[in-house]
Amino acid sequence: MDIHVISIFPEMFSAITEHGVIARAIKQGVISLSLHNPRDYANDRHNTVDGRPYGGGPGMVMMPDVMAKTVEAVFEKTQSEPKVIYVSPQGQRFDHKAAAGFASLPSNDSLIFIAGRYEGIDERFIVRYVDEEWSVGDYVLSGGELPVMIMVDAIARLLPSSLGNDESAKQDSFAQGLLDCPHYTRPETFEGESVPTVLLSGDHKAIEQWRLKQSLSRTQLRRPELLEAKALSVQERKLLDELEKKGTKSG
Ligand code: 4F9
Repeated sequence: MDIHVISIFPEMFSAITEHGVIARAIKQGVISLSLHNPRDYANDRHNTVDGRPYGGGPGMVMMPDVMAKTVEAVFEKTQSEPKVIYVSPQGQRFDHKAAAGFASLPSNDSLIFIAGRYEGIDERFIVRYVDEEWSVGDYVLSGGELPVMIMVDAIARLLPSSLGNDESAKQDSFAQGLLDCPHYTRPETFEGESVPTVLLSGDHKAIEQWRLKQSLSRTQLRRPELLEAKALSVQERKLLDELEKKGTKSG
């Protein structure tokens, strides 16, 4: 997957291009990430990318012509018709399902992510160029860079063979519509607290059952709306009934 990002702060993306799973996916060629700075497409010698809002009010608005020149330059560099994605609080809510949808696109597809700054981008640019508008949560940030990195990270780790361990993405929170179970490592006793004995039993079936029950119980306690939305298997229904009968939601 070829990912293009349009941002006036391309250096911020070293957070994902130089560290961890995404850096490895780039090195292995699972994804490519190219950065494009609207300042390079400005019309004046000050490299102006923003202007004062018509109608008055605080803040600045990114100029449609400069943004259009930037996207058009990216179009020239891409073969297949790329999807243009703008991140803003006005977009649809990004979640695991959305990430999985992007990750299942054909591997030669290109995506262009646009990170705005200030009060956002002139609406005429959005109407003409943007295919999809996505939000990562109901809050306003100082720019779209972090939301773009969140989306790219969530998508890239779902691409085949980018985690190194394709199993681990399947076991993540939300992959099955449930929160993740608790995890433990050495030492076996920490501050007087032992690791749950089932995890030391070597009984893989019992461990799997315990983990599923933990996931169900945490989801019921912390995010009940996720359970309402999920189609439960016979086993999941049975484990939830057991939890309800015990009257304890702690597992
Ligand atoms: C984008 C916030 C997506 C949440 C972009 C300021 C944003 C955002 N999700 N806030 N610019």
